[in-house]
Amino acid sequence: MNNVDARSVARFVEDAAHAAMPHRLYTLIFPMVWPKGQVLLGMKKRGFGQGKLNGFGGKVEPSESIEQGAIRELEEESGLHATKVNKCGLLLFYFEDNPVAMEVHVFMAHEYSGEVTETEEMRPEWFDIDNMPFSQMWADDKCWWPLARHGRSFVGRFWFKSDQVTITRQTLTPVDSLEFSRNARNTS
Ligand code: 8OG
Repeated sequence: MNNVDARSVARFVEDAAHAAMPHRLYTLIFPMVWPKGQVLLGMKKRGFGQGKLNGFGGKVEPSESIEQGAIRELEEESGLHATKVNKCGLLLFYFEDNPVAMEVHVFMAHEYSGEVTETEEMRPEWFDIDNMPFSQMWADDKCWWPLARHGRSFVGRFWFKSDQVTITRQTLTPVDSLEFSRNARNTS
C-alpha cells in the first residue's frame, strides 16, 4: 500500500460513488495510556453495536465540529474529558440494507481528566493495546487497529452484509495526513 497525500484523502470522501449516497458523520475516540500501552474500550449496552466492545462515539451534531463531537461523546459515554486529541483515521461503512453510508472520524485521546464511569450506554474497561479483544469488536477493527496502535493515519472503506458481521469488500490505506478541509455536513 502506498501512502497518499491529504488531497487524495479529500478526494476519497468526495468521490462520485460516496457523494452520490446520503451519509452521516460519526466520531470514534480511544483514550490511551502511554507508556503503559493501554486503551479504554466500552461494552455497548444498547442500540447499534450492542454487545460489542468499542471506542466511544456517535453522531456529530449540526452545531459542533467533528472534534467537538468526539470530545462530547467521550464525556457522555465514559466520564472522561479529553484535553488533547489526535485524528488518526477516516472510515466509511456501507451496509447492504442501508442506503445511508456512515463516515466515521477516528481519534486518539492522549490527555484527559475525570474519572472513568460506567454510563447507561457503555461499560468501560482498560485493555492492552497489543492484546485487543477483536472477537468482541466490529469485524473491521482488527484490520486498521495495528495502524492506529503504531501512530499511523489511515483511510478505509468496509462494505458489510446486513448481519453487521460479514465484510464483502474492503479497502485500507495508510496516509501521511488527514488534515484536509471538509465542508460537507450530515445529510440525514
Ligand atoms: O450513536 P451510535 O452509538 O449509534 O454511533 C455508532 C458508533 O459506532 C460510532 O462511534 C461509530 C462506531 N462504529 C460504527 N461502525 C464501526 C466499526 O465498524 N468499527 C468501530 N470500531 N466502530 C464503529 O458505526
